[in-house]
Amino acid sequence: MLLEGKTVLITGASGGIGRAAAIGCARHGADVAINYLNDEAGAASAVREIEAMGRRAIAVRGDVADPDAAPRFISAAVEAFGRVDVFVSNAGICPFHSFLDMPRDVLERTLRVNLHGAWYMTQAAANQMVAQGDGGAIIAVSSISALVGGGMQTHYTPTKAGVQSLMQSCAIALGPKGIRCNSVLPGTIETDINREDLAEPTKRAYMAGRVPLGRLGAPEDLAGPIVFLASDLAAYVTGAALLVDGGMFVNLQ
Ligand code: NAD
Ligand code: RM4
Repeated sequence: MLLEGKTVLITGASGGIGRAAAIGCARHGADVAINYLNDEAGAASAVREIEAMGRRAIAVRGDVADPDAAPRFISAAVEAFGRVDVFVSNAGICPFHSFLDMPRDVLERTLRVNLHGAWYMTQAAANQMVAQGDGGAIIAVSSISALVGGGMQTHYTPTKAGVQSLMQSCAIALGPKGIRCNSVLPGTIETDINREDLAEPTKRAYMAGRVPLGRLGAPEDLAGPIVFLASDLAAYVTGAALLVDGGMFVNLQ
């Protein structure tokens, strides 16, 4: 019970990694507020699963690309639970597309959701933590893509490097307030974001073959690392980036 009595907020948590993190945090005793975009049924079922564990949960609809969604999410969580101890910036998109003919709206939307969204949400959560006066923890879901390229991800990888960098700078800006800021860097985790990309058997086999631990990741593989960084076990960890990739990044030769 590493998060007993804590309130955790997670963006994009109706499915995938965000949902697994929400469930993992609740399992460790946290009350959880989840932000979601469209998937009302997914959000409602995550809330039910958390409540079945005896924890409190709310789901708040909002597009993280809209700067006004951030204060609305934080206010809704404060209204429900009284405070914000942990914020997880998870919402993200990766519409795989080639570089030379990248549609402008695909580029703009990816930057707005992944980078601007993380920025505004982190700022709103941090302001609430500073007002509370007793610290907090912020975790961004970055990616192995912060460290390596992808020819069909030229719009996406800069956003993942960006959120890792955001956590590094926020670690400095917020350290004096007792707020720790870290990122997790998932490798290839099977979720809706890459379902189509990994449906291609050669690509899937190639990606799985690059993982020393012998399999692609599951959303639940991120829950433990996120709970750890959120918890007091990580009391002296800030500005760090934790690869959660089954060893994929180091597997060069
Ligand atoms: P996913 O598609 O299952 O989850 C993404 C979630 O973000 C969805 O619930 C979606 O509705 C939500 N979302 C998208 N746009 C939003 C918006 N504008 N406002 C609010 N919510 C929005 O995919 P996932 O793999 O669970 O992705 C979660 C995070 O993990 C993303 O930031 C992604 O970049 C990152 N990541 C994923 C992988 C992977 O291999 N799956 C690897 C590294 C990093
Ligand atoms: C990740 C990484 C994965 C990819 C997802 C969409 O950051 O690049 O391999 O499947 O994004």
